[in-house]
Amino acid sequence: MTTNTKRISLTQFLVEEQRLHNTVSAELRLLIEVVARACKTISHAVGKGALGEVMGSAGSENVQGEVQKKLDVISNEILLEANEWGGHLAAMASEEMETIHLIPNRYPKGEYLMLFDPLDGSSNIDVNVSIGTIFSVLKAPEGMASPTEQDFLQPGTHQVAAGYAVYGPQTVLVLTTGNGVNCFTLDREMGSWVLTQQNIQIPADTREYAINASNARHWYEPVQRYIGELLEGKAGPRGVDFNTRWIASMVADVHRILNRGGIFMYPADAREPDKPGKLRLMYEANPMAFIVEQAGGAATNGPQRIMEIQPTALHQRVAVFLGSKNEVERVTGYHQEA
Ligand code: P6P
Repeated sequence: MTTNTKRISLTQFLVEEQRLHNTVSAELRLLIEVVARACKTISHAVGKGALGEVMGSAGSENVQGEVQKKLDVISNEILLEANEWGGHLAAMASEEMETIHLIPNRYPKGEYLMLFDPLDGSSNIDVNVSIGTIFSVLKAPEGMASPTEQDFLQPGTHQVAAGYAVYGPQTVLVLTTGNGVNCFTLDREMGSWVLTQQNIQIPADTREYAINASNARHWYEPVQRYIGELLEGKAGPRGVDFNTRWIASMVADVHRILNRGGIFMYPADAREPDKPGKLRLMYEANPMAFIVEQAGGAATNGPQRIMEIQPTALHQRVAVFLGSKNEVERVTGYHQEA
């Protein structure tokens, strides 16, 4: 990873990506710029906090049955409105909407599909802890037929771009188009995204893990055994002490791991045996898996690479183990022994 000295804007970076890689079309470049502008608008709304009357509950529930925060709804609207008229998308899907959102007939349709979690980590909004936006871009089916939900159900390996924004002490945008991972920091005075980290690489080993330990009594045996060994530290089979972090905003935990290594885990557990985990495959796990793999890390559901999972439903959930490659591969071994 190199920390950039010459000031390169997101626009210049994407123009050069397009020039260098035939996988980055002008349409995709323009789409990413639209999403980046929408994230700037969301960052501004989030930053107002109580002064912007955007805190607290919206008094509604989303398709997941979760209480929607005002900012969940606002962020979703910002992304929908920003992307409807641009002509880059054929349809969108969001954690906050039950079904797909088609581009209104008055606007041209584009060649891409986009899925997003407009505001990840909502439980942290009212207590001023970092939250973010996650997005994933797929190719739309050829021809002019109107996309269906089935057209979105592509494995993560089909993603052409993915990214997340973190609305924290700084607002950052982390992006991959399949040619490495780069980070842009929002220059609030100029209102522009500036390249601040190039070709991010996750350390292959780590002594830091992220999991919600309050669920320990519900974990299945492989996870119990794996975490138990981490907790034994120097005296145990790992021979070293470990540290734990859990922010309850996937974007913030992943951003830490991208920068200093670690393993993020949200395993399936016995609370809901019919659900393979809490996190959603299409707009949380897949985009983060794309980014993590492009940064030299690994992302599995325990036994299987997340990006090879064939989706069967728009809002399906998945177990997630992602981050430092050697640590994630070690976890897979526990599942194979199960
Ligand atoms: P828990 C936020 O709601 C989220 O989807 C992820 O961003 C985060 O990692 C996880 O859920 C937190 O879950 O059960 O610890 O609140």
